[in-house]
Amino acid sequence: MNFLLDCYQKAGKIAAEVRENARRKNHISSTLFEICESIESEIRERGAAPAFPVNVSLNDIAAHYTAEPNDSIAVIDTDVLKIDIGVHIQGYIADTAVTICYDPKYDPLVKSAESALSEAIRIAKTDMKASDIGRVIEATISKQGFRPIQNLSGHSLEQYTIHAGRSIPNIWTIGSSFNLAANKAYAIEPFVTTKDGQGVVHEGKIRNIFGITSRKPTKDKEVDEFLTEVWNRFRTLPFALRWLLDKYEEKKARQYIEFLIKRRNIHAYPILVEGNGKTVAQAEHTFIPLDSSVDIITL
Ligand SMILES: [Co+2]
Repeated sequence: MNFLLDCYQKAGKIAAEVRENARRKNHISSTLFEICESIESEIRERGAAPAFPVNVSLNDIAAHYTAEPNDSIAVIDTDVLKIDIGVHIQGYIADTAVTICYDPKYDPLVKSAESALSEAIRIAKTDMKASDIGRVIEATISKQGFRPIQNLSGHSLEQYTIHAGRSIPNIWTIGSSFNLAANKAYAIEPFVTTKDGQGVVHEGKIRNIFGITSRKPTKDKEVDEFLTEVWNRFRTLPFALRWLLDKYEEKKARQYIEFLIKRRNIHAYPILVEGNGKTVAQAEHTFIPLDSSVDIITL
């Protein structure tokens, strides 16, 4: 347990530092490519690795957008930018997010996500019901006149697995729940939209985050070598095309990935978009309930 906790704490400290640097920076006119690459280098400079490509999701995109190679989309002063960062050490993952906006009219929305997160973190402890966290998140957001995204949730984390099977809801749900276990890692991540939003996300057309789901050989030697290379680098963790261009030509890598998606060796994660096209804010921390305290590793 001590080695494990040590890895989580190191990953959490780095994730928090990098997140706070991203919060302080002025990103106006920066491209999404520049933002992703600079945050990912900060993670590597600190001796850790990104657990997934940095998510830079704008406005009504709630999650799962990462920069394409040389992505030229640039941040403007009316944007609401969610930066979701994953850091891992030996596969032990710290997951944290911040929402950045420059137009003060979005401040209440961003604050709502942040206060829902702090209320949730404040009550989180070993053996409590995950559904009680959902209830507090929903109540905090509703009180401020906003809406939680009901089909996005926090999650348990395991070594090399970001969504490890348990969900921590962002709304009050009846029925199946579970109790938080001591010495396990969990992420809480409220997503908030406006009252006129649908409060639900749908899958969009863009997919630029991928992950290996099967290592079954395809019988095409080139593709199998590519799959082995991707496995050696990322195992089951998500990756982006950007991360393969040191070794592969962009067009070639795209072909390999498309082929492996068809063969069901690789899963592509679509972007998640607010149902009514309304703006979404997010906040996220990773924590470990201990026997008589809670370690919020990304604080
Ligand atoms: Co997360």
